[in-house]
Amino acid sequence: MDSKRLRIAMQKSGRLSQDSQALLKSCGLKINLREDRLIAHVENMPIDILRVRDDDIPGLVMDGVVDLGVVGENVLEETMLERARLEMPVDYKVLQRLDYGGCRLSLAVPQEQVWEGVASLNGKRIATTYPNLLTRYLAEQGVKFKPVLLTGSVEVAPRAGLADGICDLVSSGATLEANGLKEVEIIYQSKAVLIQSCNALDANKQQIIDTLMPRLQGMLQARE
Ligand code: PRT
Ligand code: ZN
Repeated sequence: MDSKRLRIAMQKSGRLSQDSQALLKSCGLKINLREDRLIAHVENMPIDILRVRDDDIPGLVMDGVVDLGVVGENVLEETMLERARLEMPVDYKVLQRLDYGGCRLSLAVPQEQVWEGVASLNGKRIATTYPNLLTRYLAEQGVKFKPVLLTGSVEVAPRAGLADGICDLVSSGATLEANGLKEVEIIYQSKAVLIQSCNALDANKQQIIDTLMPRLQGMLQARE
């Protein structure tokens, strides 16, 4: 990779990819996207787009491997807590909160269960992909739980007898309903954000960012 080119990490394929690509295009970037390529070159500016799994984006920014990244706050915050636990670098700057990727991280339990507040989760098994966010939230309420770590199919865990409840992302609520679960507590509200590494940037890269940011903010304001 050419170190003079600004590096932006984006989700390769998933819920944030289309909107993130569209946003960069609307800022005037001509992106030469080939589905099989890890790196996409921007034709009209010295920018490379690194296309990776969303889970890798916060680390790439915090380690200074890329200059900018677009990721959900849920993944950013979870990674930050995990890295802090492992005593790894956790620095980054939020350049802009974006207007897509909105969702909430919520606790859900079987529909038939009478909900008597988070205290009723004491000692219970909770399936989640976000153990650090969940631990932080429940510790604040003095609740101890047994984490069941799953990176997919979290919503089937209670029915499969793997957990008493779940903590997962929700947008419409249809997935919870289809699995006989009800949302009982929102623990984190999330949107996509544009973040920057805390590494010192050379003047050329800084200039690209200074050109892009007003365009980006203009775009976001126009569609408010
Ligand atoms: O392959 P990669 O690791 O990059 O992708 P991924 O599968 O981990 O993530 P992806 O593409 O599913 O989501 C990327 C980001 O989109 C998330 O980290 C959130 O910031 C954001 N986002 C917004 C969501 C949702 N809405 C969402 N509804 N991510 C996931 N969901 C899932 C949720 O996990 C559940 O399975 O959708 C289901 C619930 O949706 P409803 O509408 O039925 O409530
Ligand atoms: Zn992911």
